[in-house]
Amino acid sequence: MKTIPKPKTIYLKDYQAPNFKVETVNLQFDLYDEHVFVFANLQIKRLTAGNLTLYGDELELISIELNDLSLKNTDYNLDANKLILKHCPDLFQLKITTRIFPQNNTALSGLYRSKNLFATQCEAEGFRRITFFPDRPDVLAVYTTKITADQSKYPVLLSNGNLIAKGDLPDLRHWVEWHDPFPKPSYLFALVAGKLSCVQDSFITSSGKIIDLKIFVEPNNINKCEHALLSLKKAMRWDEERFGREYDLNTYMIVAVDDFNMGAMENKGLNIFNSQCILASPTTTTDNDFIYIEGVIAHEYFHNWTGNRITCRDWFQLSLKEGLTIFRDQEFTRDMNSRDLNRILDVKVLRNSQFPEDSSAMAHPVRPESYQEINNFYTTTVYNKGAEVIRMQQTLLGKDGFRKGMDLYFKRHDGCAVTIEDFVKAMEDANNVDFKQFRLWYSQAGTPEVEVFKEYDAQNKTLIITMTQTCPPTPECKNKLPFHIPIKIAFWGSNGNQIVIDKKILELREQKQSFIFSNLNEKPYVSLLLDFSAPIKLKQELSQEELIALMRFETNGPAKWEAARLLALACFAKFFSSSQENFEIPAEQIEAYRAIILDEKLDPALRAELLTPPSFEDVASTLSSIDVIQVERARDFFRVSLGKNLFNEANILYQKLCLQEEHAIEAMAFSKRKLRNLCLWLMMHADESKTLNLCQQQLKNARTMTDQLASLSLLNNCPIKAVRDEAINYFYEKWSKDELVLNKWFAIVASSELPDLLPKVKKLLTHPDFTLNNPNKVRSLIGTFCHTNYRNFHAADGSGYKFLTKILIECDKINPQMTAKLATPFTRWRRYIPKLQTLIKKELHTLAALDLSPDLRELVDKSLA
Ligand code: HT7
Ligand code: ZN
Repeated sequence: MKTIPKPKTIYLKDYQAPNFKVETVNLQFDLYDEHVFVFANLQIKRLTAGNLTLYGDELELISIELNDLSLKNTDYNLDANKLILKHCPDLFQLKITTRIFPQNNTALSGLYRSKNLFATQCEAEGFRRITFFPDRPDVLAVYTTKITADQSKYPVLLSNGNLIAKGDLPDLRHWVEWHDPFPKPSYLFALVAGKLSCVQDSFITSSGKIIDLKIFVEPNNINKCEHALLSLKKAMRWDEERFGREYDLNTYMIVAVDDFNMGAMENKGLNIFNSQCILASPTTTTDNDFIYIEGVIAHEYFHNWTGNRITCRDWFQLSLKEGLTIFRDQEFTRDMNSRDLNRILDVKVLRNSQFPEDSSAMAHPVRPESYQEINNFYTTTVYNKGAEVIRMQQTLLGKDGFRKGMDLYFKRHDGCAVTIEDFVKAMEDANNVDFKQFRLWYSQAGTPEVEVFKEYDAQNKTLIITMTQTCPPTPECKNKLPFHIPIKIAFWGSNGNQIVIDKKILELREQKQSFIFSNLNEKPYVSLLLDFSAPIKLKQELSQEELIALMRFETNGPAKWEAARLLALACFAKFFSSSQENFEIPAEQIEAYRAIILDEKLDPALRAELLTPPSFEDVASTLSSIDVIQVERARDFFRVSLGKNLFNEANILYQKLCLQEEHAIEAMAFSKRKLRNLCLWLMMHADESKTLNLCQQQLKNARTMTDQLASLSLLNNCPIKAVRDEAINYFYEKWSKDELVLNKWFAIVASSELPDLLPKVKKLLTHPDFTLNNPNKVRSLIGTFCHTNYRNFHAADGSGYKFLTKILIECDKINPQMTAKLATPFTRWRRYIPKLQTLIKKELHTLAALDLSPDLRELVDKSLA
């Protein structure tokens, strides 16, 4: 049995440049069903004095030769994860042979099997599970990869770069050789082998170069690649137009695999995708998934410049590539689809995931200063808050200034492994600005809170806006320095017209700062944080009348939505201080919602968002101690009441949108379906008996997956068992052959709001279509139950928590990275009422006493600290 090493903390302050450069890497993989031989031949040059450290994990070392001389085990130190060579010459060749066992690799890191395919995942530290190597992102080398394998089982053999040679071998085997001319870190290495079909297309770059585009999938998925190819071509064009970035190799390849820890991986020239993030068809893919897939394809493509050509010096700089690339894919998605809607969706991710992380035991800065297991730092803070920090730089510099900074960044650092500091410096130098204070966004964790006071002086016609900023303490820092916060503002008059002002962006830099506006003939309605211009919590006293006015007048979608959200949250605040008999949504507020549902001029998707009540997280964030039952009771009341009040309008709109439905796969059709399904949702909650028939008809007649799932999830919550069972079984029978649709089915079952769900979820663990070895399945069933089904997971008897502990213990042996992600709710135990805290803490102590993977150990220990 493998002994689990004691967790060691790695610190940014301890970073040391590598003392050897690896100039070339020649690899040969001999693939067999029961094992794989890896022959590595490295050309190495000394840079500074010291030992050569090669990392290795679960490798069988067969031989090492230095300049063709075999090394004895006294010539090196080998422990569980390092091979240290002393007294190396200045220039030498190192040949290492290892044997690995991909079929046993359930962690899905390194070389592993996904069904009948061989596939790799090397980010962050998977390459060391293939061969001994200085597996760190600042060691860039040119790779040549030869693969040999059985011809009939593995007809397709792929690696990074260009195919340079191939041939046949005895015993019905064959070989190929790939060469990637671009120096790259080992985390971008990739290999795929198996029986795959290929869809091909081409793209002509702005300078006239023809690029071959190839998507490899299992033969039965060959009809599900059209959307991916189209998305890829859109992304390639967009990056040329927006950032002047052209593709560099002759071929761009993507492979879909079923077993994958995350969404996709940007390996140079050979992206590997979770099949869920690439395969699409009009009948099996939801509208949200179409948009999501387009975004992931763009994200991985954009990494070619922000990540691959310019990479990270060390893993503390992860947001250098991830935050920036998320920002780029968000901008792309906004250009391809509804701008306002997609900004709102990005803000929702922040509020529902990043803000809770920022106030949890796992809170960390966008550039963390220490970690035990780097896989635990692929977080919403590094990704999504990182993207917001980039967005704020664009807001402060303007789009043109930001582009100048990006151009300089590409010019200065192409081909290098750099730091976040290098990025910010490029922005500063290109625009001649000082971002000293702005840099705090990278080093201080926590969500800043900005309190706003407004004072209008009618006599002098002036308005003074005073803001004070604070930031709660986080594990790495108790006393924060003030952030540099861009706050976009707009003023509206009582006639609904926008009032022209000089300053459209307030730059809050002090702990307390006032901004004065003059020549205001009336007290304006003040709209703050347009476009959600900074990842902060804004606190201000706004009357119902002001919020309704802003909701009506605002033309900035996210700000209009924000007014609607605050209006709803004000209502929840009243609920929490009264007994349920007195719950009420004020009539004026209902009329404001009615105006939205009737407003034909507004984007339908924006209307749907304005009419969607705040999420659990949103409501919970207003409480210092979360009582799940109390929050859910209030949310239930709100949706029923809203539905009852708008039933007629929702019904008419539903029918009208049904008549307009053409089942198209394009932005406006997505928007209208979203609104139509929101109407159905409102009606079902308001009056189930009147709506049930409609909902059942929609399930049976639906021609899109969006419509099917919208009705299925409602029917699955119907109190009549026969109705639920019929719907769930109907859907299962219809889609039992489609793995990806089945993932959705598992998620729908696990999202039921009805009591007594846990036994059903437990039963599904033994369903023939379920396995703990596939992360998509685990996320669908267990992730949905434990992360999104608050009322069932947080059951007062602690059964949900016990269930999660059991799963964590089992999964940790299979796939530690996936397991650590599943444990997220336990890292947030301090937010809940004491009774729930005690129950979660008990589970954490149970886990803490066990032999855990470094991934789970870090989370458990930090949660209890
Ligand atoms: N850069 C990729 C990150 C990733 C990853 C990290 C750890 C383990 C497995 C992984 N798969 C993909 C994905 C991205 O952000 O583009
Ligand atoms: Zn990425």
